[in-house]
Order: sequence, then structure tokens, then C-alpha cells
Amino acid sequence: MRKCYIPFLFFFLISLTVLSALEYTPGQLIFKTSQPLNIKSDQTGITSFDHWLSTLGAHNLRPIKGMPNNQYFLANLEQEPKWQDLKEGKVKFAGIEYIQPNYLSTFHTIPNDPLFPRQYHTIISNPQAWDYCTGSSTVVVGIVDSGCLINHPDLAANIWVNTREIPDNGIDDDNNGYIDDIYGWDFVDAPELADIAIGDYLNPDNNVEDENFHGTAVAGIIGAVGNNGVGICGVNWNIKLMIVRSGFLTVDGQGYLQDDDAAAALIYAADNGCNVINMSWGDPNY
Ligand SMILES: [Ca+2]
Ligand SMILES: [Ca+2]
Ligand SMILES: [Ca+2]
Ligand SMILES: [Ca+2]
Repeated sequence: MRKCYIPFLFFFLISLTVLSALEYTPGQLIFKTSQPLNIKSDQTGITSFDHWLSTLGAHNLRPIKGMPNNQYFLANLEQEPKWQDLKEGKVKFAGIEYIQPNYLSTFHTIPNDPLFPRQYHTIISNPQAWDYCTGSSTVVVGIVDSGCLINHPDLAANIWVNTREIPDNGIDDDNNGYIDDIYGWDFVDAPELADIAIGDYLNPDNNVEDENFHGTAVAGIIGAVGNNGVGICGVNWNIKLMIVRSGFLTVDGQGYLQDDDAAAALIYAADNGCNVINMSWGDPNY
């Protein structure tokens, strides 16, 4: 009987070892320049920095989506730099403000116990607050997370809709740089993590559907429709939830958010009218 458990335990431990080891995206770095610049043929024009990049086999240098002023860039690498030396300032370049890994954040834990929402309402005294206010549809909260089940019966009425965009016509009607972004945008672009990622982790697009349900749970806590006889009641009964997907599912049922995708998502949320942005994720290492 005992033997039966060994392969499962082994698999579990292997999964933990592989996944817990990932603090950042292998084979990538992010850098910020002191001045705006244009990348040409994978060259920044800063000679010493370009030389250092070439020793790492850097390629596909590109600006991070949505970040301002052409100062934030991502590069793919054939070889990892000595991150400790960079951290300690032993390696630095004039014209480069910082160099960092493309860190991976993990979703904050939300228990799956069905009565948890009732507990937190009591803990933060929501019923008393609801005597004064139950939310407002003029307030837009950005849910930068794993996406959301936007047709969920207890969420649909509170999902933000981009009224300046005409759906499904293949045109960026509001000229914000994103085509048919009716419910927000999916910024997940993580081909480097193909070994552990599953589902929709490759192509940024207007599909903000949630695959590990973390974002849906977060959206529900913040703004499930209240007093409608359905499901739970959000802290806000009435609010607009802008879904900005930047995290994906991994084989262990958890997930990650890459810094470059999360940064682009935050910029989108701020530029498109969020009053508040929620980020229920992070990394205990920094
Ligand atoms: Ca648009
Ligand atoms: Ca359109
Ligand atoms: Ca990415
Ligand atoms: Ca409800």
C-alpha cells in the first residue's frame, strides 16, 4: 500500500522543485536606458553595453509594450548574465539606468472554502460600510490578473466595457493601440516558459478569459453584483471591473505573471481610465 504513494510523492516533489525554482524568466533581461533610443539590428548604439549583450548572445531586442519614451526594453539571451554582479553594481554601463531579470510573480492565495467571502465581509466590517455606500458604476477598477470569466452571472453586469470600441470589426476604433479591446486586453506573451505554461500563454489578444480562475475570484471579491439573489456579494455591489490579463496557468495548477506583461497591463489600465488597479500577486523574494 505504501508503495503506491511513492510515485505520486516523487512527482509532487519534482513539480515543486521545478516550479519553486523559477524566480525569473530564463534567457531574458529587461533594461532601462537614461535617454529614449531606437533599437536597430539588436543594437542600442551604446558601444560597451552592446558588446556585453553580444557576449550573452542577446537577440530580439524590443521595447516593452505600452511603456513610455522608448526607454524600457526586453532582450532574449543565449546565456544568463551574472545576476549577482549586476545586483551588486559590479557590472554597469553609462547610459543604462538598470538591468533586471524578467521576474515572475505568483498569484496571492485565495482559499477555495465556499464560505470564505462571508468571513472577510465580517472581518472588514462591510455591512456597516454598506449603510453608507455600496459602490458606484463611475468607478473603474483594473483587475490585473489571470483574466476573468466575464459572462459569470454574478459578474457580467459589473464588467467594464470599452464603449469607444466597435466589437469584432478588426479596427482599433478608439485608437488606443489595441484592436477590438472590448473588455480589456490579454497581455500574456510567455513563449519562453513553454515547458511549464499551459493554455493561452502565447498570443496577446482581446480574449481575457480566465484559465486558473484566480482573476475571477479576485474580481468577485472586489465587485460581484450585490443584492441580486445570486452567488456572493462583492465589497462593491456596483462597480466597473476592467479585465487586464497578464498571468497564465502552469502545469501545477498555479501560474505566473512576467514583469514585462504585468508592466504593459498596468500601463493599459492606467491609460484607459482605471481609478484603482488591483494586483493580488507578487514575489516574496523582492
Ligand atoms: Ca482599441
Ligand atoms: Ca473595433
Ligand atoms: Ca512576456
Ligand atoms: Ca451576487
